[in-house]
Amino acid sequence: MTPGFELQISGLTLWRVPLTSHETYFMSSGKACATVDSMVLRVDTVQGTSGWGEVCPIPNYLPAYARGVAPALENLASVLLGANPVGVEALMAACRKHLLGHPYVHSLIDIALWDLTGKACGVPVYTLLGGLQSAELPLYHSITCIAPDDMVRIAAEAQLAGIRQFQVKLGADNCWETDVARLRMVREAVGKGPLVYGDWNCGATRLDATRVARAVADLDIMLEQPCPTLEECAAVRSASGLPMKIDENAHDTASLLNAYELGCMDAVALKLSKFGGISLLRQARDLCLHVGAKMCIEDTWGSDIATAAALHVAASTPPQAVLNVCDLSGYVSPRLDASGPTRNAGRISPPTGPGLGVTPNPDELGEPVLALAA
Ligand code: 0XW
Ligand code: MG
Repeated sequence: MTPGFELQISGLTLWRVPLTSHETYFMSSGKACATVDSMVLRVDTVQGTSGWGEVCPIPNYLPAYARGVAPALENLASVLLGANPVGVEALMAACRKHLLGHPYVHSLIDIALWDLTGKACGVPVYTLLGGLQSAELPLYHSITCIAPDDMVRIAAEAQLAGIRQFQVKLGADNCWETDVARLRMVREAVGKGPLVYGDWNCGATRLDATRVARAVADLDIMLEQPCPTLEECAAVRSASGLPMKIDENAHDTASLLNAYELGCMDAVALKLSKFGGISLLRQARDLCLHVGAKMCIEDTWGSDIATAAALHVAASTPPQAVLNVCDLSGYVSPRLDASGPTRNAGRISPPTGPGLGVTPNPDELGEPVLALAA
């Protein structure tokens, strides 16, 4: 291999960083984000470079567990230590063969390897992914599921700050009439034009979701992941005629194809930790381009590393196929990198430095929970 690209992994260091939401974020079925653990990984090389990864699972949200990251990483140390991180996909294939499943663990490793590869090449990750197609990306604002009046206030504040896409969380109180009020009132408050969509995070029955959907079917509204299965989501879509975004049910190629065949994937959330990192997210991105699904490119939760990684994928995607992105780091404290990408007039830009282009502040990391050396 060309000198400069012949690196060797010498160490893996892992931190647990609690991230506190500025405003507790309520979803259906008792799911909430108040303080949530994010896992931050540094992969060091013998040559003196480092790459950063992050994964921040929300409890009860997906099969992913922050405290499972350390033992899974110990299990993968024999594959990673001594290996060349450049040319990420071969090494990640070996990781997936060694530890089946656990895509959220593969995700933070994969992100760190893309960071190292970008630094070795002296280019941002979006250049490695095919090149910059959007220097600025549209953000949505996610509105915690509280009283409809308060959700209207949050939507109006976000709109004043330039946001044009509003995700209205539904189902936290199991009252379908209140969900109707949430959607109608936010739709009315933001006026014609902006995108408004209601996300149940799998928490509705088919009957309740259909009642809500039919009660707002005269409005310009999109629905998101009302029920736990794709088949139920497809049934709600066909009963209401409203467009549908799939989130929790889309996590690999097979599930994307299934959603497409069921005709319920007008839009889809591509989250790094559902798929297993940047490598698999870009495959999903390319499949969505083929089947014509608009993409929300993001992660479950997290701070500056997860946010930057998703922005690199989104920035290298044809703009007409990008529904939106999420400034996860803007919902929580602390910021891992205070100079990381930040919301500006409803839009956000990927970092432009080599690799991911973000570096955590050591003061925010504290003591590591795990340190492994070759
Ligand atoms: C992943 N969330 C819980 C956080 C993001 O802001 C959006 C939301 C979702 O489920 O789409
Ligand atoms: Mg969602």
